[in-house]
Amino acid sequence: MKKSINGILLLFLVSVLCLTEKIAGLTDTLTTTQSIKGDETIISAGGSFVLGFFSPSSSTNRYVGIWYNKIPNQTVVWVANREVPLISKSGVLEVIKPGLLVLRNDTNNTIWKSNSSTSAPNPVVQLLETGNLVVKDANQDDPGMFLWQSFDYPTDTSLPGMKLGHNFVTGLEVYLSSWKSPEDPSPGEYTHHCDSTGYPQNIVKKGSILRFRTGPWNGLGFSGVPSLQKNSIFSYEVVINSKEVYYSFKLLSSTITRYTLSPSGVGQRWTWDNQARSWIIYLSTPDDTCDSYGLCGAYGSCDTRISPICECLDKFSPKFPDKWNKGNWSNGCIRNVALDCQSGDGFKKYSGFKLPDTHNSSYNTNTSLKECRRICLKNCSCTAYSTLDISSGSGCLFWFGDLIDMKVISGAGQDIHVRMASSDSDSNGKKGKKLVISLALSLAMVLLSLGLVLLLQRRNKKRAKQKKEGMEGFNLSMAYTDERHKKDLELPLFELSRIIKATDNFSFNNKLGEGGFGPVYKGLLEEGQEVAVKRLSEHSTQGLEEFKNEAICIAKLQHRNLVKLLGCCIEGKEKILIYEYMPNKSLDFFIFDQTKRKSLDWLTRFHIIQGIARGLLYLHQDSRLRIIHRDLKASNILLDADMNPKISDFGTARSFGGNETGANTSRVVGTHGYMSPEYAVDGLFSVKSDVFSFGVLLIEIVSGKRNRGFLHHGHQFNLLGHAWKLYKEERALELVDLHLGNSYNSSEVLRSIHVGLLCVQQCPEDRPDMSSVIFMLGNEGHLPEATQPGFFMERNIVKADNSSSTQASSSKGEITMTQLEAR
Ligand code: ACK
Repeated sequence: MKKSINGILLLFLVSVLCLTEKIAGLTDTLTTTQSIKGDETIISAGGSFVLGFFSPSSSTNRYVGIWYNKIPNQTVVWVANREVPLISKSGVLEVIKPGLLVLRNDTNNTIWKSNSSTSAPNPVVQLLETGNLVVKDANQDDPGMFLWQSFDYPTDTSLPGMKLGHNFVTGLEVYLSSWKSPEDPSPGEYTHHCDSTGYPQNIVKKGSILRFRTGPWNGLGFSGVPSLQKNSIFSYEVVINSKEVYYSFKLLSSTITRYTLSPSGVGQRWTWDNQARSWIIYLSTPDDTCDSYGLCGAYGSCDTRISPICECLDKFSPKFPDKWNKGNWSNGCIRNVALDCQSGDGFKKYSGFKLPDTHNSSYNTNTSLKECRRICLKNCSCTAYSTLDISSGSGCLFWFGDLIDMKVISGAGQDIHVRMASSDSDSNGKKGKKLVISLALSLAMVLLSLGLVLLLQRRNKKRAKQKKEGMEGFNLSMAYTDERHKKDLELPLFELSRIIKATDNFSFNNKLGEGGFGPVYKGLLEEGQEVAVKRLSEHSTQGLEEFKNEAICIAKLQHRNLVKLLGCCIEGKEKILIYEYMPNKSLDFFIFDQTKRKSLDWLTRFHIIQGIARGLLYLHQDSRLRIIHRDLKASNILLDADMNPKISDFGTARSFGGNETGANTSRVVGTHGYMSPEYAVDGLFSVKSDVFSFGVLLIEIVSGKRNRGFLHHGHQFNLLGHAWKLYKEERALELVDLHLGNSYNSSEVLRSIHVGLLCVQQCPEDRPDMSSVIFMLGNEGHLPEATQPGFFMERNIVKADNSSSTQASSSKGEITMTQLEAR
């Protein structure tokens, strides 16, 4: 009896040990006797990736996922049960015979499993150093023999070595699908495919609607994304044969890089900056309005540098001129002269383009361009041809049907030969070339003089029209006060009717709020683009100045941390600026809101701080003008769908040339709580007064509290004073927003507070410039001691309020001074 009890006990112990063997991140493999649960993880052999359970920020749902092991801020690259979250902490992940990876919930029900159809005698699951999770036989390392791999079922991230495309033998398509939102990894609206109908190209779809194409592979890169080519970090591999079509990228250095499809359909290529300890987006697609699929319709070409951005290809005209002229380009263009294949067509070469949609195309390799022409000409349905591989100059790509989604790519576009009626083709051009040259020479002189006369007449007419429309004094090009920059703005003009339609006649329902010089509305352009529309209030003379200033300042600036001005509309009394729409509104909407700010984890806050710093550095140093913003504050930082910050509202900005770094004004504009003492009191503004405002903003982002109006029962300081007090007492971490809990990197937070305090020092000379700020935020190293901040007591500000402020507007509890006589 005793013997048998001992035997049972032994058996029990052995089975307990076997069944619940703990995995603590020391191994990269799970066998059928092991499992992971709770906080247990497995780590790839070289320590790059972790597999375990996680919850996205501000969600309590639990998922099994893979993330980077050596990157402090959890960056998830793959999710197993993305559609079926665990709602308690009790999930178990294990591999079972004959070769399935299964995830069970607390009631032991399988909520997710790998879908391998083959089996192995001794199945194990292993997390490879590439981030690929594989189910295989314990003794088999040949990738061709894997039973299942996560690289075949990606979520929103493509890692080096992952093949996106089609395997025609197995029928498997590997594609990315976006998360629904940063908190919800279930499949969102967007998918990224390597589309193999026709010659392969990468596409992004929203549901079943094509939104963006990279264009076809041309041997060097994708035709529509010329900046994405083999570089020192990675190279591309594109495989197109009868068994499979895929592309993948291969790492050439130790840089950590990934490609993601965001919940709003933006493709982003990231690298990890080890010094700055943050992810850097080095390429985003779509890149501009012209990347919006088929915007200009068939035989239309898109160019963001011209207005309107759509044009018909030469020898083509709008199909519906009325609609076209109203900015509805989707019906595209038609030939001026119809084709006549039987009597003989020709070709016309168009240069400098992103090649059109290859959905309806075919190709061959090793053929010369001359041969391509011959083949295309023979087939009456062939509408165009081009060189397949521009690196070797060989092969042909043939199009059938209409040519759609062409974009001008200056400097890096490709040639395409389009089938034309013989009278419109290049060969016709050649025959008549000699005649044309001699005619042209004699005509040139006549035309030149005629042109001059016309130019003068047009200018006079334009001036007269502006005068009639009450625009006297508002010629944007004339609005440059600085002679050095006196040239045309080249800002696309929108017709008022288009804006009225987009905003539903400036309907109250579409109103986003009140900006510096008038109301801001959300609009939806006919082609589907969301925009923000800033309308200058009638009778506002102050506003007119700010409107002009804003248009001039940002029309020529482009940086990923500045809000993008898409165009303007000046018709009759209406003066309107049109911007890209920022779905996450402004930063103050998030950081000062009790519930909203919970969704801002430290990683996002630090990303926002760094983005603002980069945008400001661009304004101060890297843009073609030196610009001092003068009203940097939380409500002037807008957030895009991926929480990238964009500095906005340049109504009060001032630009400088050469070595000028600031000026003195008797018209102080800015917002209490953000203005530096020398500016608010003496009207002295410089890059260092912007640095002061940045410091205030940084401390607000860390603490989730407004500087102005901050109250503490223990003292009379404002937020800056409070931060400085805590810093002096080495208690700076007490400043941190309680909503962050313990989920932050304390050395990063302490460094940020320290840098913020250096920026708000009383004396402008002591404050760092923005390049030092960026360096200090991103690098560990000694920081100088911060001295007393300027305006660190609420009453300092009250004193400024008592000066002769002549106009003030209040929104969101802020007082924006629009005029204050400095002493
Ligand atoms: O904080 P908000 O919601 O974001 O309220 C203000 C309001 O208009 C007045 O400035 C919002 N706003 C301004 N520009 C944009 C934009 N480009 N996209 C979205 N919202 C914007 C701002």
